Amino acid sequence: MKHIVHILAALAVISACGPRDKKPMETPKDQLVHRLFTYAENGQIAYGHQDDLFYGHTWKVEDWENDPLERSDVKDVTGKYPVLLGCDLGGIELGADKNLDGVPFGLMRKAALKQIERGGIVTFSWHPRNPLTGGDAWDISSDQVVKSVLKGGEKEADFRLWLQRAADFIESIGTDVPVIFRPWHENIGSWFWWGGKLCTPQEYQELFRLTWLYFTKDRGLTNILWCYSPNGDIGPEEYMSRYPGDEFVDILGVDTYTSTWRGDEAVAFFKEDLKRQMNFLTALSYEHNKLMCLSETGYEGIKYPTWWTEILEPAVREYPISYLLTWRNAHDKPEHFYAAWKGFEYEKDMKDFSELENILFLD
Ligand code: BMA
Repeated sequence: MKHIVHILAALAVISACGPRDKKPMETPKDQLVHRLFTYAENGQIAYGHQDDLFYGHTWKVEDWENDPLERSDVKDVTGKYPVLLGCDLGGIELGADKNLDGVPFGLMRKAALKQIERGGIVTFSWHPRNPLTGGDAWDISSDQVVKSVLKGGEKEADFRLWLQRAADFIESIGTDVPVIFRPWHENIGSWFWWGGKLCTPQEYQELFRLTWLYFTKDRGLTNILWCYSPNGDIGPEEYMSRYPGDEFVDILGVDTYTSTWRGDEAVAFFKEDLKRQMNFLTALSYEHNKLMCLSETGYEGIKYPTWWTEILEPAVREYPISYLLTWRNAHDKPEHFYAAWKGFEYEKDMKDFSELENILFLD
């Protein structure tokens, strides 16, 4: 099987410049699909950064209603904004004013619109609370949580309200604006209540489909590109073991990081592992005629001087990923950053990365 996958992947890479089975550009969603396929076909990779406009390593937006939303660590370093702004909906399900990282939802909406106005793209992740225990997304104390929100489960009705609130927010950005949504991510590992050991594959698939059906059919939100994004460090069989089905997915993503805990070997391991994942994801994306992306990546604290140009870009350059997104630069945890910031000792390497021909930022 491994060999077959490699051969398929190689064929896919060779034909990456050929025409793909594209739909006519009828809807805003089709337009974004087309835009992203075009990047992949041209060997271009758009860059994204989580929470880019909300805060950075040493600052945060205070008066969001009046703030022009011009600050960005990425812009400070490279002179350009990222193409993708990543936002997290965690907390919206409770009707909260701010998300789990303290970002006001009013700011998120305003920044999403600003990003789109600048020609960029917005992608949403979601770390909702645990609907059964009341804990957070990382509360894995029960393996009955997914089951409890499915049809006939004790939290079915409560959960529908959670979906409603998330859908209300996405709808408020505009129904004619295409956005990317990647719920129930990193689902093969077992650190979220929807993780591998916390539900059966069938339960997971039902959760994903239920979410898709609610947004798409009940709410008519057809402007969403759905991204399936398992965690890395897995093979193609595991990757597909919880796949909800082609009807429910537009983008095949993967979340994979340089693991600080691997010490000296972290960087070299990541480079090889990332290539391996890109290989099988390429094969799958052709087999299923889907877009592909590196939905989350990074090296916490970027402890390697040339991580961007020597490790990340060479590992992905041959593969038809439309975009990659590095995680957030927390303003309140000095070690928790994944993009460079002005004054960071290795900032030049990220600037060099931003100037590569195949890497896209907003000009
Ligand atoms: C994690 C960390 C957390 C954060 C969460 C959701 O990876 O960055 O600090 O709360 O993502 O954004």
